[in-house]
Amino acid sequence: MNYRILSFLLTGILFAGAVGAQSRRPNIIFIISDDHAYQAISAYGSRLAQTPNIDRIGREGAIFTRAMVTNSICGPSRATLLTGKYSHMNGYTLNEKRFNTDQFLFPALLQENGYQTAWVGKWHLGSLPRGLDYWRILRGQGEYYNPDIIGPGDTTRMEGYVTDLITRLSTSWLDVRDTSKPFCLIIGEKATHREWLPDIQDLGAYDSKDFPLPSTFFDNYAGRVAAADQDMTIDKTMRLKEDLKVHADYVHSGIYNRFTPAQKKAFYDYYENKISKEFDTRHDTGRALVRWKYERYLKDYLAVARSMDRNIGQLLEYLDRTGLARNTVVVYCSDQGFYMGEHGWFDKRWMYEPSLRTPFLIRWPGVIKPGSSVSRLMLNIDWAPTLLDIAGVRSPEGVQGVSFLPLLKGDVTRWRKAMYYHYYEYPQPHHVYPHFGVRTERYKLVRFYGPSDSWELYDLVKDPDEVHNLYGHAGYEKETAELKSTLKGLIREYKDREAEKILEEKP
Ligand code: SGN
Ligand code: CA
Repeated sequence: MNYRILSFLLTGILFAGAVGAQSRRPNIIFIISDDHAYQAISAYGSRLAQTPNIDRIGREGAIFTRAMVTNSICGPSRATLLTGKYSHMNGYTLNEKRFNTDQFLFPALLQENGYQTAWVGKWHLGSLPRGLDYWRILRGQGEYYNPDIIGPGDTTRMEGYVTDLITRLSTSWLDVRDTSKPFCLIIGEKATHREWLPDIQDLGAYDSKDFPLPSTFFDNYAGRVAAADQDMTIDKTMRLKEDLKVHADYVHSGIYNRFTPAQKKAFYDYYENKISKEFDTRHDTGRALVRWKYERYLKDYLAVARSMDRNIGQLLEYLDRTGLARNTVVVYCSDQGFYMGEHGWFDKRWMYEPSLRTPFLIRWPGVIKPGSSVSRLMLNIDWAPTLLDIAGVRSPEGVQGVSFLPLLKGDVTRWRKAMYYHYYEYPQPHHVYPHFGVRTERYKLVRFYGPSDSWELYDLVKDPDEVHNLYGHAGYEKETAELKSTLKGLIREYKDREAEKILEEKP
């Protein structure tokens, strides 16, 4: 019996238990946020902020401490969520293309199997959704204030703050859904994407807090060719005006032209009269200026996250109030990780831990033991097969991930020991060389290609910050050979012909 069938049967038993207890298939609410770093979530031990409502999902269910994405960028991560496949298989390797929805999509299969399906919020896949009974999506990246919301046949500008609107649209749909069917609702949060515009009630929420600098903040990128050549530092890439709102252009900027006069006044009072004044009086330069930028970045980012956590709390309360909580699986995750100053960076993309790892918490009352913690390498290709498994629907041929429900039962015997990653988008934005690689529990081997070929090897136990590239160092020949062989095996298994060719040409 192969692993897939065995896993299906095992989780079938688990699922049968849940059905027995609750008599109908569970509902699913899958919240996927944008660029929300695990370093900013208190359930992950954050020193930066408290996120009580996101934490609650893990406390009443499970937290995955090594959930990983397979291409650390927005659109491709969503395409992988929908298909359970690597980017090279679902065709969506880069942002800002048109995702081909004429392929297997898990919500469409759930719909065929009697689920009501919905997607609210950020979609960011260029094409319109398929397989959904209800959808209200943001245009492209979406807007924080008074966003345009696209629905079937029309686009409407809704007044308000995007996170509140997404919650309101979600609960309004839940109010009127067909209650004879179970539902699967995917909520795509806009938070915490650049340029981090907080809700008015959260302006200044973290102003009295000083944030510790990550130990790698002033990284010199020694031994790492690609890392030395990127364009994503807080120092040089982060913009004072657009990102940090220092003397923002309230007259010409498309962002502020969407604001109501009251919203504009609140922003002006805070960012112009307070923050920009403070900036002007400080006359910071050099490291002091970079440090100030870092502080402002974190204050805005965490203020945006604060609204999201509050909204998730409201959603959980809605589920409690309506009695839906008992039979609804709730997931909170991000489309990838993000840099909160590690290596001096913001943004994502790299196979380094802060962008490879994404938060992932799941609650399923009566099935997942509260307070569970899973440290196995779980990937975003596993999300679609797991959601299907929860609904008792078999994943079709070609899906590359596997359901992680056995892990929640403590069955780790057949789980992967290594994961494969491949990032493509170059040069814009942020100038990150394309790369692929393998990560095991202990090591990471990365191959950069494109503008220049290079390898990197890390011992994650001795060097969790990934600053000592051991590739080519004496004493690591055996590990390197083993990792290369594992990498080649995964490339073959996942049918990544492009990576295969690169290794054939330059092993
Ligand atoms: C925009 C941002 C980038 C970001 C990409 C992708 N620039 O281009 O910083 O990396 O989106 O983000 S901005 O000036 O427009 O803010 S993603 O979440 O869609 O992958
Ligand atoms: Ca993103």
